[in-house]
Amino acid sequence: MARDNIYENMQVTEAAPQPKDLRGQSKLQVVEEAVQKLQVSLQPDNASDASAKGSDSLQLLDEAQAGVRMLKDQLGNVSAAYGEIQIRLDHVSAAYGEIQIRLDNVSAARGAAQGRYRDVLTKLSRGWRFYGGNLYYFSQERKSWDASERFCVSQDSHLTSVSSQAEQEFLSKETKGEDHWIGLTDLGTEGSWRWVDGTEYRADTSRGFWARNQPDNWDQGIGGREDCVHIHPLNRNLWNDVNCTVPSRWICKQAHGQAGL
Ligand SMILES: [Ca+2]
Ligand SMILES: [Ca+2]
Repeated sequence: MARDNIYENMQVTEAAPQPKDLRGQSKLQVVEEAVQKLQVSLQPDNASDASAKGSDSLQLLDEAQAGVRMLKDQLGNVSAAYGEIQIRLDHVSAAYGEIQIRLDNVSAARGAAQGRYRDVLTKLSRGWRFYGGNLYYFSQERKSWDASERFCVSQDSHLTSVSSQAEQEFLSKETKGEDHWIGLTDLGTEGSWRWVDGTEYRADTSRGFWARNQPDNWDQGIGGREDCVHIHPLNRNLWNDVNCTVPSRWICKQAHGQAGL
């Protein structure tokens, strides 16, 4: 309010707007006009009374100085406001960067989902079956257990695990009278069964899925033991361990998470 009072003493031009409406630009004009008047009053042939001229000049000088102080204050305020705006812009910029990162993530996730969707459609068009959120492939060819698993891996899947009675029944029905490899093996450590897709093998819940007297790791007299498991119609499609090199059909499973369904 001191500023306003100072300003109100500066009635130097009729054209000047009301003090509270003035912005920096017009205040500068006020100062310029005051300085102009000062210059005019200092010119020798423009004043008859030297004492009056001196008095006017001093008053104009005061007014000009007051104007300069006021402008400095204004500039200080503008500078502080600019700093504040800069801080807010920095915040906006940081928020924008964060949003950009999230958009990139959404875009990548959408791209991945589209890729999985295309993969699922391609598999279905090639005869894969959809059951319980998983995709299954029942081969027409016959291969060793190893070669069968390699085929499945090439299709982003594994030889199938069997996790429930319903899944066992689904597989049994779809094999249509042919023996098929599943992803169970004790290669490596005899009697230590594992699912090749990483599913935990549980001896207790799996007991009912083995065919009678299996697994028996039968020595077939040709130097081979039985370390790979197939399901066979002769055993009501229950599990039997056989020699891994025997050519057989096979079943791949692309599990729920992998299929993205
Ligand atoms: Ca074995
Ligand atoms: Ca056997």
